[in-house]
Amino acid sequence: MTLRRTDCLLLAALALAAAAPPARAQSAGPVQAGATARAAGALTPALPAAPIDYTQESAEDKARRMAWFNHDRFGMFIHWGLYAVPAGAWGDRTDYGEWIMEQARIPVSEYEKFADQFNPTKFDADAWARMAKDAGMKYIVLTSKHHEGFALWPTKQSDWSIERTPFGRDPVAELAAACRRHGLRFAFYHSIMDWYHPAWETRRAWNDVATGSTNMEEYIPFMKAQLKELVENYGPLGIMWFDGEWESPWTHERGVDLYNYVRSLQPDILINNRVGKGRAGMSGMDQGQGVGDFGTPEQEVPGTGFAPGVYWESCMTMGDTWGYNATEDNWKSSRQLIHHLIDAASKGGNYLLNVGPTAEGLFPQESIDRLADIGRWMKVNSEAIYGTTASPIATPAWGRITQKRDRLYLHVFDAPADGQLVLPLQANVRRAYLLADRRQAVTTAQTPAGLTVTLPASLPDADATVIALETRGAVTALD
Ligand code: FHN
Repeated sequence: MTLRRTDCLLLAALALAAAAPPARAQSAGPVQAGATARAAGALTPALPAAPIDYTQESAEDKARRMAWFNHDRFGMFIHWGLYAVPAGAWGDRTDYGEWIMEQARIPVSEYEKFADQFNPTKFDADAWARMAKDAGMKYIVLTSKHHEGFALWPTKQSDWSIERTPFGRDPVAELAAACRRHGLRFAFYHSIMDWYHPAWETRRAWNDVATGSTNMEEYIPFMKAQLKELVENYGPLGIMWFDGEWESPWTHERGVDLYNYVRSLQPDILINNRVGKGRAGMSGMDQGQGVGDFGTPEQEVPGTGFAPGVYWESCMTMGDTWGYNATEDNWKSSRQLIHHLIDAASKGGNYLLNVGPTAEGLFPQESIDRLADIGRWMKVNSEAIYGTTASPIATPAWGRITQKRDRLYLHVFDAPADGQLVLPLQANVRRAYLLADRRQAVTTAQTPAGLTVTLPASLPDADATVIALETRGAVTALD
């Protein structure tokens, strides 16, 4: 049998495709085996594209994808769901939050009645976006679905959604649009664990509306279908922020599959490490066996930074709970919140600060006040946060240090009694001044002990005064 030229080309193309390595996410975009056959002008349709394993991304490609996150440093978390209706109260307790169904063991048939009362007529997406932007936040992560299983958007996969309420609008669409109007990235928090869905394997005894048997092979396609709606109807998204990964039905393998699935929907989306099983409790950082793009310390800022290429974001509440609690009285001060933001940035991380809106659609006044205080500080000092990297030296007792190209920023929380900062580093300082008043020069001197900075007699910001050092050449940490 004589082979025609085109047959030889096709055989060659098929041989090449068969030998091609598994398709990997490339910087120029995904390369798929089928492309080889097409390139050879094959007469038969291209081979089915091999699924892309996005976990095999190069460090350079990941750094490009993470660049906005690594620059922006500061976002708003919003926990908003049916738990805002009881607002922490059930039985003789008033200290619940978003876990009220679980902790109060509320029968789901009772919990469903909250949907009839969720009518946030005072919700104003532009007001929310403006408060985030004015606080200096660059992205918003909104709970699409928390552990209660309630979808904040009109999902087609279930009737346990905003369409069950009298609200009659899509708050997710409204906030996504407001974020784009105000130049904020929009992102979702999505709980893997689902206390409502009958197929979620660890079904609760008080789920008295679930029928049939649990089945993760049914639940996972349901979850993927909802995630597809979120990415395709409200995207492009900055982040898919997973949570609720700690129970036994969820596995590392399922996390890798879900990571690849979501990235196949939007390849440049960021996905946190709670998509898999890697986070070590509240410290939130992988011990190397996880999957996901960044670590998620919770209610804490790590004691030190991490190696280059390790991305992380500390998430925190302003009070005790993530979801709205009407009797909340343990609010962190604005000073504490500003210090958490600076502390995270000084270690090369991000800060995701939470607001729990009311069932009427309002931010609590205490949250509004703190956001405004943070905004006043960021208005003067944001250059010492955005685009900065971790301090070149250990955390000093008087405050924190961030750096950016030829700048060092000294965030002074508590000035030493003698008004002298001694930094164990060698630097050629061209200029030193207060960010709050660039005309006010600050004296520095290089001594054998290190770089001495003499503070002005009074510091303009009692929470954190920032001194900018413009340097020339290398900044070297001294032993
Ligand atoms: O159980 C949730 C909790 O309600 C909240 O959403 C936090 C936010 O990071 N995550 C889980 C606890 O780690």
